[in-house]
Amino acid sequence: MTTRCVDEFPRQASLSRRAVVLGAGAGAASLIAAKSVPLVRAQTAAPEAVDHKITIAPTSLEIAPGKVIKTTAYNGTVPGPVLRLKEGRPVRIEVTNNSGYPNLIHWHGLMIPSVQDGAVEEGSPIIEPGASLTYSYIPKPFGTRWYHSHAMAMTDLAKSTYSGEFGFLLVEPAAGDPGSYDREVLLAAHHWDGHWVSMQDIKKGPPPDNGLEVMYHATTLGDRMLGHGEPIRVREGERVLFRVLNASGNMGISLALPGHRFKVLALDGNPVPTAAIVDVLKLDVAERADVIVEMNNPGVWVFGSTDDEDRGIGMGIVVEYANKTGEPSWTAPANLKWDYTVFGWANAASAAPDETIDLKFEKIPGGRGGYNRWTINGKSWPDTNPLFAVTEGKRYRLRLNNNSGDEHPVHLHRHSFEITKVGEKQTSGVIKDTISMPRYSTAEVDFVADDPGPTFFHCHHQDHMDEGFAGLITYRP
Ligand SMILES: [Cu+2]
Repeated sequence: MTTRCVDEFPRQASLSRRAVVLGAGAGAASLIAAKSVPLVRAQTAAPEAVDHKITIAPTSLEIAPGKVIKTTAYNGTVPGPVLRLKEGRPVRIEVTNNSGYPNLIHWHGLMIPSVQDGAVEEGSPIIEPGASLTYSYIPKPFGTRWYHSHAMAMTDLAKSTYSGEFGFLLVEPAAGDPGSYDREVLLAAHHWDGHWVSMQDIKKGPPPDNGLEVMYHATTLGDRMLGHGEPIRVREGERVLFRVLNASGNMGISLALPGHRFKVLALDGNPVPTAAIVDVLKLDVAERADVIVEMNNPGVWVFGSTDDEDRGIGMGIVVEYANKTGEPSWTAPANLKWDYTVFGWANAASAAPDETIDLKFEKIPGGRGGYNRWTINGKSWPDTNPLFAVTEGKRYRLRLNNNSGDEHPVHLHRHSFEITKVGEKQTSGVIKDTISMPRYSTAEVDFVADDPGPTFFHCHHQDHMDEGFAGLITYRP
């Protein structure tokens, strides 16, 4: 397998026709030439002040004593700085790319113009090494969003979403936060120190129809491996709002806090119709959950992965009640089931779609030593450009069919969708931007074409996206 670099990859081919960042250097204002994209005009060399500055640069993280991860990060911290924005209030964010590779930042879950969205496939400009770019947009809708690299990584497990380039972006409601909790804790999960391995060699079983996969040697929930950071210190009777994000490159997570339950208020930042109480939070890559935990079981607990292996390499954080000491305890939850429909309206039907589109996801196995390729309706990016076209104002139903043995968190940029069916079960009211499709599963999601501009649709596993699992939805003029 030869290593393809970003510049050679066909996904980048359209860039020269679009926007190019010209501005660079310390202190220089960014300048963008993009004659064909008038929306960029607002970004051009304006003397306006910026609200936030983010520098992407190499950093070293000590996630446990002696366990140092060399990665890239935003402003030297992982996660990056929490961006608290106000719904509807314009924001300007200056990004300087010292990561050493062509890069850009995607504002995940926001409904903003394609050119600001941070996906080169939609026409957002790439930020060349050493250059700066100011993103300028009106944040909406409110909720737990996040920001992360949307660069290609291909075989380089130090780049893009494999790296520390992620952070929370919280859009506060214009009406103000009701705040029926005592405090807020932000927790992002990430997998580190990945290596390409052949499962065929590891499992020594019959030859699976599978190519190389990433195996990780460390994980964090928060900023350290389990047992090595400061615990979350709580008091009995407190209501804690946890905003949990899976910011991993390509690993789903499942979390529990023994002796406690999670009241789920929002998924992907959007309030759910039924605030169901569950024992386990299953979050695929890019998914978020806002949950309330009533601290009513004094002790010292592990809030961690239900997967022993994952927890063993660090996925967890200690929750410690005031005046309690001792080893943190862990008990596996009895029920690991996760079902989006428990958060929906059981009986209310969704609006009828104007059009229904079938999307089938399949794997082209790489075999031993090779990388798997991925297809949507038999095609891989860039042959999936366009995937299909929409008319503004119409409602589209996507019938998703994961005809593969892998799980896929499927993400739609710049729009939210309503989950209308999971397997054979109807539901409504759960609004998300990413849906986890378990192996060999089906689901239906509806979205309204209400944000004109090229719209990227892809699997949020970095390796799947890089290997073709992506398409572009276009608006009819
Ligand atoms: Cu995938």
